[in-house]
Amino acid sequence: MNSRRNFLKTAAIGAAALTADGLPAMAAGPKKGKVNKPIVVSTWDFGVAANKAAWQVLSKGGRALDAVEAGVHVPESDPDNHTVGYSGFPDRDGRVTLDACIMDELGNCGSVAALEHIVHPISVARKVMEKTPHVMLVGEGALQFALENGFRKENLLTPESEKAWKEWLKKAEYKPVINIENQSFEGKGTSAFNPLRLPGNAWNHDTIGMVALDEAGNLSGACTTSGMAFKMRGRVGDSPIIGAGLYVDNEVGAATATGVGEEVIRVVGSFLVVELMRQGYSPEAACKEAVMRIVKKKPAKAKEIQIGFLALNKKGEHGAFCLQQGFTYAVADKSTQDTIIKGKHYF
Ligand code: SD4
Repeated sequence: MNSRRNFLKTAAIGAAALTADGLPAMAAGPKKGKVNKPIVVSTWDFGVAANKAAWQVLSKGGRALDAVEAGVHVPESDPDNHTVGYSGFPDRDGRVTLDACIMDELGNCGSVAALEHIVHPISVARKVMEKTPHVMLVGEGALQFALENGFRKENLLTPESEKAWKEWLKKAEYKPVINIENQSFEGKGTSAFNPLRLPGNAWNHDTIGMVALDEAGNLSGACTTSGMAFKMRGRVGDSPIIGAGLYVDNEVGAATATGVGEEVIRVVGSFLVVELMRQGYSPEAACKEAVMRIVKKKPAKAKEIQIGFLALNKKGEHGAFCLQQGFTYAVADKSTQDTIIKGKHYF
C-alpha cells in the first residue's frame, strides 16, 4: 500500500514537470479534486449524435459499457457515414468489412475484425466478450457467431458507397506490397481514395472511438469502423485491436484512436496513452506523447497521414492530440451535450 502511494506521488511529480514543457497545467474537464461524472467523449463531430445516445444511458445512472455500445450504434447505422458500419466504404474488392472492439471496467474485452453483413459489429464484439472464452473473432467465424446469436445478415454496401468504390476502381493500381491507402499520399493514386479527403467531406467522418465514465465511477470504451476505404481484402486496422484502437484501465483512464491504423498498432497507441496517464500525464499530454512516438518512428510518413488520440481519465478529465489539423472530439456531461473540441495538432 505504502509503495503504491509513493508511486502515485512520484507520478504526480512527473506530471508537474511535463506541464513546464508547454502543456496545459490542467486537463480539460472538472476543477481540481472534483470528479466529473458521468461523462462521455467520442471522436469527430459525429460524436455529438453518438454521445447523445450514450447520455441517455449515463444520465439515468446506467453503466458506461451500455452507454458506449448504445452511443456507437448511431454512426454504425447512419447511411451518410461512410466510415463506420452500414454504408461504410468497401475494400478494393467491393466488400464492406467491419472492425470493432469494446472493453469494460473489469478488463473484459471483445472484438471482431473483417466482419461482413452485420450493421452493429460493436454488439457482436460485446457478445464475443460476454459469451465466449475468446477476445477476438474474425471474418467468416465472426459472421457465423453473429448469425448464431441472432444478428441479421444485411447488405451493407449502399449505392453511394458502391459509386465511390467504382470511381476509385477506374484508376486503382494493384500494389499488394504497398498499403493502397498511401498511394494517393505518394502521388500515385487519385484524390478520390485519399482516406483523409474522401468524397462527401469524409474528413470529419471517421472511425468512432468512444470512452465514458459512469455515475458509479467506472470506465468503458468502444471503437468501431469500416476501416480504411478500399483497403486490401483482409486488412485489419487498429480499431478492433485492444491496446491499439482502444484501451480501458479502470484504475487510470481510457483512450481510443482514429486515423491510419498501421501506425497506431506500431506504438500500441491507446495502451500507451493509458499507461502515460498512469504515470501522471494529463489526457492531452499522454495523447501528445503517443503522437510524438509516431512522429519519431516515421517522421516522413507522419507528415502525410492523420492520427488522433482521445483520452479520459478517472476524474472525468479529457484531452486529445493529433498529427494534422482537423481532428475533433465531442463531449457530453452534466454541463454540455454537444461540445466539439478541436484536437491540438503537431503539424
Ligand atoms: C483503421 N483507424 O482502420 C481505422 C480507420 C480510421 O481514418 O480511423 N481511419 O485504420
